[in-house]
Amino acid sequence: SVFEYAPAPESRSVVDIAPSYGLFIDGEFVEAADGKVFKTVSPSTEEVLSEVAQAGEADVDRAVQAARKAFEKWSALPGAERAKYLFRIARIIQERSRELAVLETLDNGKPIKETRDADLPLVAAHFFYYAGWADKLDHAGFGANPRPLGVAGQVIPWNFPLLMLAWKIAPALATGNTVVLKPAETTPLSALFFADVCRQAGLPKGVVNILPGYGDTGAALVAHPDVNKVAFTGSTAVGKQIARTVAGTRKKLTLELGGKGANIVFDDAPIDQAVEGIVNGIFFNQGQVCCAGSRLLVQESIQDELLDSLKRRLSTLRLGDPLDKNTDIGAINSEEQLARITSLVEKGEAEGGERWSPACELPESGYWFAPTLFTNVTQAHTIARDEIFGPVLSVLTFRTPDEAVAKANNSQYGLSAGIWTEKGSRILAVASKLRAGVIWSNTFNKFDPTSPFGGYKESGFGREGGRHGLEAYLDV
Ligand code: TXE
Repeated sequence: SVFEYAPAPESRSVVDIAPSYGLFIDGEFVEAADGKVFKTVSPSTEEVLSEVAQAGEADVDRAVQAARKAFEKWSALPGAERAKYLFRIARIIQERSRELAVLETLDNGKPIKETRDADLPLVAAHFFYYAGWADKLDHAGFGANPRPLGVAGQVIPWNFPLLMLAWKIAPALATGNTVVLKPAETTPLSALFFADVCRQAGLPKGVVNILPGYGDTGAALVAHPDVNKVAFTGSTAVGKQIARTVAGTRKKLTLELGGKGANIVFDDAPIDQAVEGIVNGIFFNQGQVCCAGSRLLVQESIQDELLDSLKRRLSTLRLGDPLDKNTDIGAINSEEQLARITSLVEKGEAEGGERWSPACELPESGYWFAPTLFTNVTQAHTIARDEIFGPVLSVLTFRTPDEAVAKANNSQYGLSAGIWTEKGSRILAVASKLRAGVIWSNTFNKFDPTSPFGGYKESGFGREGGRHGLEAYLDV
């Protein structure tokens, strides 16, 4: 197991958080050229965790030049040599997973149960998986000798800080590109810890550069003329802005944006299993998941039974200290995100949705939102259309499989969907009609580095993960 080294980490003392961190450029931690810094806080306590250097345009330029210089040697290394570094990074992540899990939980607010059992094992698995590809690129079906693109500028969100970093950095390095990555402003710490992992692995200087900062840092990175490839995960609005910046340049672009996943439950579904899947689908990471099953489509005949069962299960969820290993629901990542969730939920009520939450006491400090369920929702309601990115489930009903498909596809997004039924033939028939990049059946929110992941419609384009994820970083 990934955690053979690490017993359950439930104490913050396992990780040393420095009072301040620099930018990571050309293998060194340095101050920002203009000396700017910002604070990162723990969303569960509002305690300041550390002060972090904030990259400006001059730092972006320096980091891109360092990555450009490193590219010459890195891209010329035999794939097997690059693989050694990736395997080493994967092993170090395993060895330091206890520290990383606690750090991620502190900076993000998600339960330690999740960082320990989902984020960290998936991060390590991603590096192992792409390490395995590094010496096989000539045999990946892209023709002989596919070439790396150059410098990859990568901008990631705060919901899975380290996992999104892994999704971006592992395939870029395996294919011989070098990287400048900007973590989200509310969760810079695990990316900076990762910079230290790179040093520990002996990764050549300049191959990975980490630039904490806000949206303007990301915008400068995306616009830098010496960046060859842009990879972004975040909001659809910013994704569109980035697409406009990149249009008319020769940069390659992949976008992984929002979603409004439909979890479709047919009347023959195993109810208890479906309830677990629905809960995991929308309350995993407090619903701050792009592929969350935020719309429940339940067949009308089992609506009452399913909702009774779901409400009973929700009443057992434990909300509170994310470092407590029994916690199911942690804190919302930021005050801004909490305000966004709150305003959409108020809109849901104003438009006639019926709101329900289990009895649940919220801690006094920090950013919290109780698990919430909305019934009496129609497709016209804002909460059935807009991404809430919080622990809020909108329940709709259907009568026939065709109606389920029509409702599931009635969305500007197309990232994920779930199908719950005992009938194998129905799974295939329904799945083939759904316009979603990932479809789970009788399970939800399962991730695997071997599977390509990405969206239709306003959920973005390009795929990350699997063999397809290599293509985004190669000239084939
Ligand atoms: O996203 P932003 P926010 C959705 C979700 C959420 C909403 C807003 O619905 O409620 O977006 O979240 C950087 N050029 N998702 O405001 O702003 C920013 O610094 C370049 C879905 O946090 O898109 C951060 O690093 N970069 C999602 C990253 O973009 C810019 C994950 C994401 O922030 C930039 C997150 C700019 N002009 C939010 N402006 C998913 N797909 O999983 C900001 N950034």
